[in-house]
Amino acid sequence: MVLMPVLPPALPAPVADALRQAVGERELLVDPDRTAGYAVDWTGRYAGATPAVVRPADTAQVAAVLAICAAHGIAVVPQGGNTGLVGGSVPLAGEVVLSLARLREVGAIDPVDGQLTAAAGAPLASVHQAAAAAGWAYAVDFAARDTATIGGTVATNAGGVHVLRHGSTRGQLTGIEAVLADGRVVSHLAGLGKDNTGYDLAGLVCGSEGTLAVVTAARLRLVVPPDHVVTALVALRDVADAVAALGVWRRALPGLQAAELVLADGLETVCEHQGLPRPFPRGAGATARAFVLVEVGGASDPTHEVAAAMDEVAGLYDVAVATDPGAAARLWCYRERHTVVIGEHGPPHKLDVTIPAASLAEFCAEVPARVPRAAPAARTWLFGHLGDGNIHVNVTGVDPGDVAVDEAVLGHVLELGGSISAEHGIGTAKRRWLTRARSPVQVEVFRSIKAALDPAGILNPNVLLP
Ligand code: 2HG
Ligand code: ZN
Repeated sequence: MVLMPVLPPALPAPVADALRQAVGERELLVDPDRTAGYAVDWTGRYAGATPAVVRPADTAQVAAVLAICAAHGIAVVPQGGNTGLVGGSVPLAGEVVLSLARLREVGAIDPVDGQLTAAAGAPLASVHQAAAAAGWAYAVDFAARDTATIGGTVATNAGGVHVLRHGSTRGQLTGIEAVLADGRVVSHLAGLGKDNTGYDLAGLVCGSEGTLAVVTAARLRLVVPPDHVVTALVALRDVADAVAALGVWRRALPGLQAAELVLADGLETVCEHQGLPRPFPRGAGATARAFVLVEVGGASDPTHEVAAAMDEVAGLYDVAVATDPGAAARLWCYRERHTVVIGEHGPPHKLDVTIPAASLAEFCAEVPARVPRAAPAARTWLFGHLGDGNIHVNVTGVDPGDVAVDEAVLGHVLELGGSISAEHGIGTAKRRWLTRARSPVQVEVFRSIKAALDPAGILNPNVLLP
């Protein structure tokens, strides 16, 4: 079964007129040929339809759009780069799409605080570039960096490859500007080093998946980039050895900033599909079942430190080391291209989960056994952020609407005391599991917060809360 779009009725003429007045004639898209691309998620698993896409240019226009929609009881789905993987940024029940793509400004960097303000639609990569040009770095990074937007990363509390060193998006956020469901603007962008004046609205809106407010700008803390970076692809006997190795590296390598897991079949498929050379064509490395991409930074060259740490690891079969950015980028391809390659096998079920380290090896062995019992034709792919216990379980060859496989995986995650959403959010994909992962009291608190900020329930109504 494919989740078919329901064609929504056109907007009432007075609403369309008011929206056109707010954003300009050209920025209200109503032609289905032009709106269709905004209504399908990146995976192709979630497709909807919308009567209109509104593309405001700034915060005042976002506020005007929301005030109009609120006055007419029209539900809205905020959308940034639409790279989300849980169906959280598409109009599944005929909502209006509020695109933040035109709010792209990246402000100046405060050289003392090491902070900048980025507008919601600024691509993540543009923040990296601005930071690098001033000798700083922005810690949040992941493969969709060119398309994913800052607003989306805030709305989902995005993680990525450097979480083990710097934390998720919430940890970088020192302030926020957002528009409430009724069009009022909450702006708190001073980015003060200490500020305990009441509730932390930035922290609350971060990770709320567009259900509490529409993020229009974020004040972000930057980090000092290391002068030297060593990147190594480590071939290991199996996942259990990879988990044990992480413990060694954490203690031996204070500059450890990424530890990313891929498995032999995923790596092989990426090589085949992308025409990449096998990293370990011969010897023990060719028989390895788990691979960890390790990144270590330092004020001085950490190569010797890394080599010494590798000597302590059991089950280590081989290591490929990169010391210049070009070679490092080539190693990263083996990890980062997984998403694109998997997408070529049909719309995947994306099950982004966290598993306690003690159960991680068991989980990686058990999931490929459980999935075929729920979906015999399915193929299971496992990879992710070993450093955070965050495994991206991808399952292809399953109908988009068939949730038996999701149940098999997420049920096991809950048995092991893990999280059903590590960094992608609950979205539409996992909302039916929220009450299994959070207690009734917690879900009641969620509902109270939602009701306080969006009493009419017009903000991203298909996500998060069941
Ligand atoms: C990554 O870590 C992203 O590469 C995408 O979170 C994960 O494709 C996925 O499942
Ligand atoms: Zn990830």
